Amino acid sequence: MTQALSVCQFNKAIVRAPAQSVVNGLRAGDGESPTYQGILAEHQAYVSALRAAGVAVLELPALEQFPDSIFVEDPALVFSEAAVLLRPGAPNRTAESAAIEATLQQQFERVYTMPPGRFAEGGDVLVTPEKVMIGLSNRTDTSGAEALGDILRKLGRKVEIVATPSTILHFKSDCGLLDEETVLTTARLAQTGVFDSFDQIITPPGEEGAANVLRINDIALLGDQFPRTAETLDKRGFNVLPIATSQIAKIDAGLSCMSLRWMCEPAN
Ligand code: CIR
Repeated sequence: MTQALSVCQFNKAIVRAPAQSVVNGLRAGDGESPTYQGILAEHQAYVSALRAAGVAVLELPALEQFPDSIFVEDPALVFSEAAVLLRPGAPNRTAESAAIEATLQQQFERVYTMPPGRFAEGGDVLVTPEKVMIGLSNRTDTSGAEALGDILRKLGRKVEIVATPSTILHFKSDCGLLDEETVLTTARLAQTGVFDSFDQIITPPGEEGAANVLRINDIALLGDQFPRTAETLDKRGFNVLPIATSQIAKIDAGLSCMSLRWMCEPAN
């Protein structure tokens, strides 16, 4: 793939080290807990992969009081020109916004904040070349999506608020951009029609978790338990890097949620 990849090109990222409390991270089911060592190993491999892909990674310290704070994508949204401090809709995650605010202020000239009482999580936001898609979910309500939309329009972005199937935690649990026009997504999300204007690659049955692919520069990071999806992407010419995600999957997480990524322009 040699075309321009502005929405997949990044040179900076923020991550947060997992806390020991990550074993108590939120999950929808009643499956077994991950281990701290297991999550730590997956996180370290992820950070190494970002660095190998050419990204300068700022690693924030672990926060024991917030088990899910490793998932920095949810309390913020970042662009080259500005950041938005979001407000997670999960009650025990809401204060993660305050915990990351100072970092955003250091890294970005402009930081927008959501009005009080509005909730939106970054896992529900897909930035595409044409528009920013905001998925409604249990974490991002209509008033939160609209408030975020108002901020994004101030940044000159088009916004589309879309439905998310109720079985999905976040919109991006079931999709990820592979390049400017290609999206990897699941059958259940594709059938809502949200990606009709994209070139869609649908994950095979049983590999829905693969959809949270993370394209970083020339590399497509993909969970390592999805061999059929990896083969498909490989055949399509994508440079797939399998990454272990079985531990974070136990607390309903995937690859995009462990970082905030942007292209830092020289003037920043
Ligand atoms: C949660 O339920 O909030 C965490 N256990 C997982 C968050 C994953 N975030 C994401 O996909 N953006």
